[in-house]
Amino acid sequence: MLGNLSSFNRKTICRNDGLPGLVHGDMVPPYRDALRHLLFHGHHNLLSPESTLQVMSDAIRHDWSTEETLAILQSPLLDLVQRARTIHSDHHGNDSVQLASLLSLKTGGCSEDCNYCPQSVHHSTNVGNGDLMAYDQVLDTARKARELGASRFCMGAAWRQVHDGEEFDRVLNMVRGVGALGMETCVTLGMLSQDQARRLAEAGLTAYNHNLDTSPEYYNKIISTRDFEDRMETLRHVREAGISLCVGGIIGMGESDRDRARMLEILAGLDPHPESVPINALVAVVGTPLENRPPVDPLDLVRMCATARILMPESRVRLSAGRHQLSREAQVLCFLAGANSIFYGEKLLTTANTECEEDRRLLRELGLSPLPPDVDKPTPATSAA
Ligand code: SAM
Ligand code: DTB
Ligand code: SF4
Repeated sequence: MLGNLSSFNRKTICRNDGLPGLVHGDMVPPYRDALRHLLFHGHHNLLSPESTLQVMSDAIRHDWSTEETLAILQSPLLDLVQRARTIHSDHHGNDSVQLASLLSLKTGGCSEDCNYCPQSVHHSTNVGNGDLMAYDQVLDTARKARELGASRFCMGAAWRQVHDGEEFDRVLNMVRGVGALGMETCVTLGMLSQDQARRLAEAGLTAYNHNLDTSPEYYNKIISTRDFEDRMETLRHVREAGISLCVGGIIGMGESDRDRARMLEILAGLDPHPESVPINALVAVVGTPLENRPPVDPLDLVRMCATARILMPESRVRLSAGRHQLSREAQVLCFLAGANSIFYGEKLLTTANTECEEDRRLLRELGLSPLPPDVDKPTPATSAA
């Protein structure tokens, strides 16, 4: 276990609960480096392996309570952002943002009744029922996204669940093909069995996106065709297969602050924390039951990013749907609060996103650079569908 020191180091130096007398703000980099050295190197090691591990396991928490989370979410905004910023700097440095491009592989015609979603057959939106895209078209789109600077390629299908057969085989090939381009791969295909998760892992999938969307208490106000536990079950299958989790939710659907806190509390209860946490603001699409929801207050998004950062220090917090409606200044606040990933490309699944050039300009201005892909896993050979 002690072999994997690099990730332990970061955790150890970031939360100081196990180290009496130190508080977060005290941990300026030279002290952090000295502490890291003292903890982990040869004769300077002050702690026994057992106590070192104790510090390490205390470092990241999975037991945040609703009240604690709510108190953080509702704390004075400047304090909240400052706390999140400190944790962010400790764990990630300050200068990189992941650019994840998104493609809808199969649009519309979904049998679920998610109130927010323009792709549900239960709502009358102008989204039609498309076929699953061809392999070559997907690969071309991924190549273009890579040329524009994206390091992750996320592919979505408006499916309730995955069905075994030619279409799933085609998606598996897309995962192999995009992986072979040197990009991180993510898919969101609805519910998955254990075996389907295993096959995605074999294809080299980096992450599976499956959002909680809201709190368990508010869930049946938003979706009636599945329940919260169905979501959790798929997350377990994904994790058991060794695939990273991309799991987050949506604000602006009429939920309370407590619902928001509950969702974050449950995300932070996952052990390990999700690799990515997308924070979406509702895009209120005409024809969906939520079409008349008022726009999300951008500062509420800032609060969500900051609280996610505090609860899940190592996760990538992705400022997701709804970014298109944010001012540059509001986006800057979200980055300051710990967001370090965005959907990059002029379209999300069916709705508009910010222009790539505009995003690049903003990142340049902020001194943020695009994060390179993290593709350590060996990529299986690609084959056309
Ligand atoms: N069908 C799969 C599923 O539900 O997991 C994958 C696709 S689904 C469109 C992916 C996620 O997009 C949803 O879980 C939800 O969080 C987000 N989403 C969908 N419509 C949205 C909207 N109008 N505004 C914000 N987020 C939305
Ligand atoms: C996520 O959390 N947000 C993305 C992605 N995961 C798949 C989807 C946002 C969809 C917004 C509405 C649309 O474009 O249809
Ligand atoms: Fe279907 Fe996913 Fe949209 Fe729900 S969110 S209607 S499951 S595509």
